[in-house]
Amino acid sequence: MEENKVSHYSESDIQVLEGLEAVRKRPGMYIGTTSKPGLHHLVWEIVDNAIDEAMAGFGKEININILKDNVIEVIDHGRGIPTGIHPKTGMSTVETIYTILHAGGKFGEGGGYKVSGGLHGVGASVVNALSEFLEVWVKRDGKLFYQKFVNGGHPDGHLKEIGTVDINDTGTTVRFKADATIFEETQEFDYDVLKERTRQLAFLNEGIKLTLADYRTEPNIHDEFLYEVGLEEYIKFINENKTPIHEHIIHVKGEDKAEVRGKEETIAVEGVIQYNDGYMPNLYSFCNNINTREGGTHEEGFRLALVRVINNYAREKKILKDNDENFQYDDVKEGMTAIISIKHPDPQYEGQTKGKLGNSEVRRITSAIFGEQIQRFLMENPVEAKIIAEKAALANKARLAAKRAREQTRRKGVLDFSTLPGKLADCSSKDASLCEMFIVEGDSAGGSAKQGRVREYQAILPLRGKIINVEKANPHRVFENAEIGTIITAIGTGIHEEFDISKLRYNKIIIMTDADVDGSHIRILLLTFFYRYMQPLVEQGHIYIAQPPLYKVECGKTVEYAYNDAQLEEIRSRLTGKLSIQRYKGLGEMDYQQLSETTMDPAYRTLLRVTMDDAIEADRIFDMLMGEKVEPRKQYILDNAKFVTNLDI
Ligand code: 28G
Repeated sequence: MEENKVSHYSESDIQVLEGLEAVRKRPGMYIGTTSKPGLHHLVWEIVDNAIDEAMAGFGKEININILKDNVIEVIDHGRGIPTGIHPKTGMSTVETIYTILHAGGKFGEGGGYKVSGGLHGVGASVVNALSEFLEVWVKRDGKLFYQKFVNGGHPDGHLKEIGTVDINDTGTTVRFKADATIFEETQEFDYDVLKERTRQLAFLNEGIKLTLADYRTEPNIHDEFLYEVGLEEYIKFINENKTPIHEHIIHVKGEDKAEVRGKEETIAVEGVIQYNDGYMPNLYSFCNNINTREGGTHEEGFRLALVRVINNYAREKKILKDNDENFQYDDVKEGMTAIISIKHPDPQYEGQTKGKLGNSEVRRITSAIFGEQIQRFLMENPVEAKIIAEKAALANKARLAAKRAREQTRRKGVLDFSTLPGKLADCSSKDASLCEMFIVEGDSAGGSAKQGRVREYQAILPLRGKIINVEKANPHRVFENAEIGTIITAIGTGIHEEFDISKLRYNKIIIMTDADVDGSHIRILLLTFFYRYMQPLVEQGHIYIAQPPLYKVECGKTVEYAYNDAQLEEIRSRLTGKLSIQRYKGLGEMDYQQLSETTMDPAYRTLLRVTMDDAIEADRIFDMLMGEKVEPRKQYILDNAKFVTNLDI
């Protein structure tokens, strides 16, 4: 008997090591990348298990700590991972969870489904496989248990009892150190990245307190998040820099059963909606706490319900007359912020980045729950109902008017996006992958840029007039703005639904503005436009910001440029002799050679690549920068580097 057990154990032990070895061989298959996002993903894999336990009703608080040397510690106050022998593996449950790939799914525990899950939902064993060491403490039945794994998941002894605790003191603690041989690029955790996601998890899992602390530096940093009405507080947070047009938030919450892979399962649906005085729609959806950036069936169901219910209301109240056509979703989405969060036991993700929910049963369920409850909200809140329906009616009128205008101009053949704008100094190469376009503030800098460029692959588009603020302007007016029309034509891709990346005429689109307040305003207006109308360009990293130098330092015959104050100091301390320092106030102060050498020539320049790691945070930042409220803008400008990162080399 004893021998049998031992041999069975060692057999599965071999399998186990093979499993974790596979993770180490191809970490990208399990966590996407081994760069910064992959590193942070490890934390969420562990935290997800703690959230599952808390959402099951055990433990109301989870602590995430960054310890010295970038060791991560996660503490929950749930029941503690069971400490007995797992019947299918012959090992303890702790060891099973931490050494067997997909332990959760494979050993189908039955009862109570796992609803959270990392982007890849790969489980704790993957974290173990990619860690230098991982330690687990379990408090359960008045005892303290401990197990350590080393060098990519090898047990350093089995689970053992190491002490006693109060019988009511239960929970799980995990500590791990990411393996530097796997995460070569960086092993440094970014507090702000962990903070954003921790807050988001608190919004999405109401009633659970999540704390985050950083013990790497003195003084320690500490944040905690607890939301009792999660989604309502989330939408208020998102709308912080917008002006809502009604007070009561539409809050929908329900669940329904559906057959999923032959089994009857419960699907939980929740959502909040609030309209603001702007035009841009902001719809965010989640499945099992994962942001489904590409949408999917839950969003489809929501849209169907919203437009159906508002149409019914508008008919009944004669806001829509007998001869009027129904509103379309485009009409009811103007100025809408909405968050949808569903929990599904077996989500299927599709799309380019696996960010689209595919389960077809979800469409019917979300449409039914949203339909019924939004309708009830409109009945019970006549003031809000009228405001919302009238906003849709306005959007509908503007859309129909713009459509008529478009048809007329098309007939006259005016608004033709196919002829390149006259002021564009295009490049000669037709190979878009090599080409870049500088969007330059002002005619004089535009002139220098034209002289200083390499005509073969660098195009120059000087901006003269004002760029419209697309965040605040009526969308149907945006195209009357000459500068916007010029940019769209020059880039070639079209916008919104018609956006086609294969028509992109330049691999790099480089915004080159003065290093002053006006310059940064123009830059933000342009970024806002790209973000709202050509989002894939931003997502795929085609948008750049040129970095002109701030200072020119001359010392005899040597000329050097400083791009920030630190560089200036460095040059000052290095060069001996009489220095002459010129501070550039605008691009116009440089002649074409200087502009080329310092800002345009790939051999010398530095470009900032605009990234969009977190779309929701990006939305908030744009609202803040473009909105009417001044205070938050000031605060943001103090730590501006957030949205624009990633040096281009
Ligand atoms: C601190 C960082 C990460 C966890 C639990 C609690 C249980 C559990 C975890 O069970 C396997 C599945 C269902 C029995 C469940 C405890 C039932 C009763 C648990 C965590 C076996 C896993 N008592 N807490 N897993 N179950 N916290 N925190 O990982 O049937 S994982």
